[in-house]
Amino acid sequence: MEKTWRWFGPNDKITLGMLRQIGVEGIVTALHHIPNGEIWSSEEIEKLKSMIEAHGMRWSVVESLPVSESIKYAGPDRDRLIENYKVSLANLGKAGVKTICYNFMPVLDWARTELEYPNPDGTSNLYFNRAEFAYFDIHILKRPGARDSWDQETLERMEQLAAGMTSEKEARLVENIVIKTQGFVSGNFSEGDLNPVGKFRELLALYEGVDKDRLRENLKYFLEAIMPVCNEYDINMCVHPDDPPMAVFGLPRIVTCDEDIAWFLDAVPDQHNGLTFCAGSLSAGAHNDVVALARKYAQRTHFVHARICTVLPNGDFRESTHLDPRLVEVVRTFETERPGVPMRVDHAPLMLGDDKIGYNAGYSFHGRMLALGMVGGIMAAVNAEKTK
Ligand code: DNO
Repeated sequence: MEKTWRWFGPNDKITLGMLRQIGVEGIVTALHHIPNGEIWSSEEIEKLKSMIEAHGMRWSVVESLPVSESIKYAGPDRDRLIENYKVSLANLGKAGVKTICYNFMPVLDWARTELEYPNPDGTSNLYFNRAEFAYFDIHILKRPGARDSWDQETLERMEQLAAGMTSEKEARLVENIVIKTQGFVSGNFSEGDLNPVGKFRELLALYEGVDKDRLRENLKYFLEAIMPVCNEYDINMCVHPDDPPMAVFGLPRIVTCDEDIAWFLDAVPDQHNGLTFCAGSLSAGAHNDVVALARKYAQRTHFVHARICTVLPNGDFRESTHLDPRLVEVVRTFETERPGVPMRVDHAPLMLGDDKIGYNAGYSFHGRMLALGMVGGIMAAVNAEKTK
């Protein structure tokens, strides 16, 4: 696989020069300054591309070319936004940037409740506490009918939590679930939002009446509309699985399991309609056998996210080590079946002072560098076995 790294552009505290030194071959990035739905011009694309190439690397993957909410819920302006998307894709294709990661998660991108959960070794990591998430849903968002979405065990844990809740803890939950995890990946929220919960409710309202089937149809509509451009420029679209792979806040999610993946691949049976194999997101659902999924979908995978989660008996989940035996098998699968596919690590621990720098959540420097070294080591071992 090609060793890539998610870099957040010229304002990233990690420089391209640093990445070159640690063995990164390709960059995963986006035109972060362009609002969702607007066209990425050839000029802006070329500017960023030259910057990357001047450091001896290539722009391997766009993560993300965001799909506007209106395309997801089929708003009145979706066709105009799809046309804009097609122009951006063509401009990327002309520049030779041909792997595009996107997601089709309504309102909320990835979700975590804790960003610095302490590990026994002094590092910290991301953590998803199911009871805290339910607390946010029921007591902060106050979503009508929210209780019905949660199982009895989680509700009991949530009640215990509610007994010791303070306004500071509530503010931290809002910050973690909405601001810090969404701010840098989704155009829906930003650091400066004064009323993130209100904004959240407005976005949720847009999806009234959109169930799983409707959302699937909207994804199919979008993919069918853009496939001609993808064919013309040989662009691979790679949907990111839903993280966590379950319905949240009453919103449907459609890339959560084997059946979902099979559905969207079959619905638009074109090789350019593919998957970002995020082993981390898929493994956050106890229903997924991530190694079996990697083997099954390797040929339709155009981008790999190498990380893995452990689901605890109560439904919480945490990020596991990049040397987890399941990840070793996932890496082996892609290194064997899809040798040149771009791969990046993420959600590595905060360590050795990472916590003082203010990196985007999940995107530390030392933690990711160590993780990339681990995954690189697995790749080297797989290749050494092959030549025996
Ligand atoms: C989180 C990321 C996601 C991902 C998007 C792709 O760390 O994996 O935010 O970039 O869902 O569109």
